[in-house]
Amino acid sequence: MKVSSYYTRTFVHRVLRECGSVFLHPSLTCCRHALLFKGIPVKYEYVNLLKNCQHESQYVALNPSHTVPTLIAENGTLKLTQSIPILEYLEEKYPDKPLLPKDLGQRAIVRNLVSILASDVQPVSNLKVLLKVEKLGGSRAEWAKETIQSGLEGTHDFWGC
Ligand SMILES: N[C@@H](CCC(=O)N[C@@H](CS)C(=O)NCC(=O)O)C(=O)O
Repeated sequence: MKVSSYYTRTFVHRVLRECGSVFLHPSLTCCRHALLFKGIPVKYEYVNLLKNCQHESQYVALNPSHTVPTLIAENGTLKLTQSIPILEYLEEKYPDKPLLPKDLGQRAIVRNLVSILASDVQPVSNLKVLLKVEKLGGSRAEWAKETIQSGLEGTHDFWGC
């Protein structure tokens, strides 16, 4: 199994195990944590977004969305390029240490949190959006602070449920 993810200074470790590889970014903690939590053998490979490696032709041939993560599994016959489908695949393929709680309501809450982060927060605070904001004369830091803060406010009611 192989996953492409984003690399930065704060997450500079490479894990090589028997089964494949993963390319990671520290903000892509969801896939990395799921793999580590479940103890899934995987090879991590890092795509340095800050050096535009996501736009290199070799990587774009693998992931035409120019994003991480990319998971290669099932002996190279399965490719996934979206975090949630990757998490769902890992959950179903490796059910022994489940990511989701047993209780139906709790499961729905976890999915609600995931949806807030994946749909409301991440897309508007992504690197390519920050670069565009800067290009249009805005402050990258202010944009990131505002969008992440307001997005996270939407999660307040659900923590600790
Ligand atoms: N919808 C995708 C989003 C993937 C995504 O945007 N990943 C970011 C890193 S967290 C990325 O690769 N950004 C590249 C860029 O902004 O140029 C998912 O949920 O996996």
